[in-house]
Amino acid sequence: MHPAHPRSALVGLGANLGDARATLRAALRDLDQVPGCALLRVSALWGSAPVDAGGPDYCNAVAELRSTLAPHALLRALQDIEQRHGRVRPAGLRNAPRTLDLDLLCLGDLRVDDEQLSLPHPRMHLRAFVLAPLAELHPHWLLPGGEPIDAAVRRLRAEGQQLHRIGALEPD
Ligand code: PH2
Ligand code: MG
Ligand code: MG
Repeated sequence: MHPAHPRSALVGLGANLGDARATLRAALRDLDQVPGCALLRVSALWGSAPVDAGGPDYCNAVAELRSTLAPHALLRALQDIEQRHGRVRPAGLRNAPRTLDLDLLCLGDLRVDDEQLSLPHPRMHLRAFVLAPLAELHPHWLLPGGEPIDAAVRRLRAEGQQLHRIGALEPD
């Protein structure tokens, strides 16, 4: 595929430090301003208890971009936005609370697996805080095993993952 061919990029947004809602709104604007990227649409804002992590509850959302960037260039752009919003990565602390987390979930149908990046994101299907907002954008999405996304969200909630829809998350 020609590198300038646009792909759909799905980005998971999360924050559980500071004014998380304001940070996510600002991050949407930043995503739209990345050269080669345009924000297409965004889920509602969801509140969720931390999964495999400690600290305050999270705000989460999923955004869909149109992007002509190569996967690692897009990853670097996401990390740059995280840093500009005060993201620190304490040594040795996995899943530490964070002011902003931008996870590349899918980039078209690309498959990538190296030290920096795995696409599709290998844990996205385990997380209701990703699937519930994603289901708002792609209600007919099927998990790799064929499970419909809405059934997966119900199952993960029944398994104890708590989340609730807060409301619209519009860019600034
Ligand atoms: N992100 C994590 C770990 N756990 N839990 C929730 N509810 N939301 C997140 O965004 C999240 C998490 C690692 O990035
Ligand atoms: Mg994450
Ligand atoms: Mg991340």
